[in-house]
Amino acid sequence: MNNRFLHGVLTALALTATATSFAQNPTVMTLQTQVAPNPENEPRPVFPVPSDRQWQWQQTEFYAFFHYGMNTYVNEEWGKGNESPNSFAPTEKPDPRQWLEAVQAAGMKGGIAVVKHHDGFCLWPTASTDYNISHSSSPNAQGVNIAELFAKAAQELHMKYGFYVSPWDRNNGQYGTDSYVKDVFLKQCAELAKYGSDQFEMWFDGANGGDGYYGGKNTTIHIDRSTYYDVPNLRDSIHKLSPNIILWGVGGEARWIGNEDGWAGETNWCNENRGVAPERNGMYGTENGWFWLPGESDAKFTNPGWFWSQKSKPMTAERTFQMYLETVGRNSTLILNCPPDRSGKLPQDQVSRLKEFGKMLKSRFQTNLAKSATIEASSTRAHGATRSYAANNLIDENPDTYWAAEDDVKDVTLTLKWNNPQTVRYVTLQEYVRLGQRVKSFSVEYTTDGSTWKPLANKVKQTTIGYKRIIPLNGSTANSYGSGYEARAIRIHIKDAKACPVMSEIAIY
Ligand code: FUL
Ligand code: CA
Repeated sequence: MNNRFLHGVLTALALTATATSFAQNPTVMTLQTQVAPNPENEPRPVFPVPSDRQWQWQQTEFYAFFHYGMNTYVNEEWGKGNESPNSFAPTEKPDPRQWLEAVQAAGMKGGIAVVKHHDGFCLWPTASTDYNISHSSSPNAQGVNIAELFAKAAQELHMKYGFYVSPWDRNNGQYGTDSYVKDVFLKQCAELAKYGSDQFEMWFDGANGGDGYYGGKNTTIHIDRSTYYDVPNLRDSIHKLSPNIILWGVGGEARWIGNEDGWAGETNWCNENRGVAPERNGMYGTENGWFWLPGESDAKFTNPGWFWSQKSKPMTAERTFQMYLETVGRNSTLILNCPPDRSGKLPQDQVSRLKEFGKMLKSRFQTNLAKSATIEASSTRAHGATRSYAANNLIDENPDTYWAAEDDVKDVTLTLKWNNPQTVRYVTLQEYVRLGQRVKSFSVEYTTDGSTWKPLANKVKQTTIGYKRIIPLNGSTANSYGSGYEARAIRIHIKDAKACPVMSEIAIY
């Protein structure tokens, strides 16, 4: 039984509202069931639920990827592992702080720096291999430690940070053996985890094994990635160094959304399966999966490649906004790649486009009209000793307070009313997923006269919500802004759920 599974089972046992005990006499086994006290009248969780670190990670929502390294200088997407360390020759001093400032202006809350890609060249002076930045003769590489600079800058800017470290290594002569895993790869991950105990994610891509120049020998090595990297051990040892790191992909704490085009399914569960085929259902998750495995969309802000090239060109702000709606707005996080160029900085075209996008995001989500509305729920759970489940919890901009319907009520409406009509374009919904993802079907309606209700966003599948769902009310993610709708009230009708709905926030823009 793996640790993660055991953890899930233990949590389930600890939280379950009924405790079952067997009488001591083994011949007459009687079953006694007692109801655990619940002074706060909290709704029962619907399993699976996120771990604390997954919950924190989901709240990061939108962050950057920085593909930078040997490939930036040799015009490759996958360096072969035989490039000279001297080819890594920045034309200026690399400046990770500048990368982070640029993406912060776009509304991103953090970033992940690629510090080792498949070519194996490490951007920090690692003890695990000589194939690293300290062996480049370039004056702008001498004494430079990208991992350290990146971590420091992120901490100063109060941003989340982490590293991409490729398990596949086309340079290392030990690749394919156990000692590569123990003495090279795990060591590298541990060195990186020590650059900050407050990291939020470590990224392991899925490309694994194939041809390369392993120890200088041009050959092909295949491994079985489901067992080769000793993942349970990797996960435990990294969590000891940096407890909030989500180990992505092979690490089993967040899932690949299944495409690199920047979209998640409109129906998207955080639930997945393990040990039951199919284990991964990328874009959509698995409604009754037993394992919490939220989606992350990795996508490119510039085309064509992940690494900078002369051809790199950023997307328009409107296209970026569409991508945001189709990922963050569909219960997935978005990690958007902004590649530094050969100067070790983000080029001006990216910097200004990021700024433009940041302004767009801010202006479109500026005034949360839900806060000035009165809100009513057709069913509200009775409050506990100190906790209230009132609908007002939905508009307090506090992710830890939530509204809940009464037990067994799965069909419920939430109505937000204003004294004067408001122009509305987006509705944002959030379940309190710490108690599980529950909602299966809902609709959004509006009224101008206060009595006739009309549906909104007909073309959008109004199925799952999850951590966050953003509904463009005109039904179009590509052209979502439009002229809006004049509404005196908005009604969210939850039509079906796995158990009584439990939601933390509603926002209207
Ligand atoms: C993939 C890699 O092979 C690509 O080069 C890139 O790093 C992407 C984000 O992950 O697995
Ligand atoms: Ca709240």
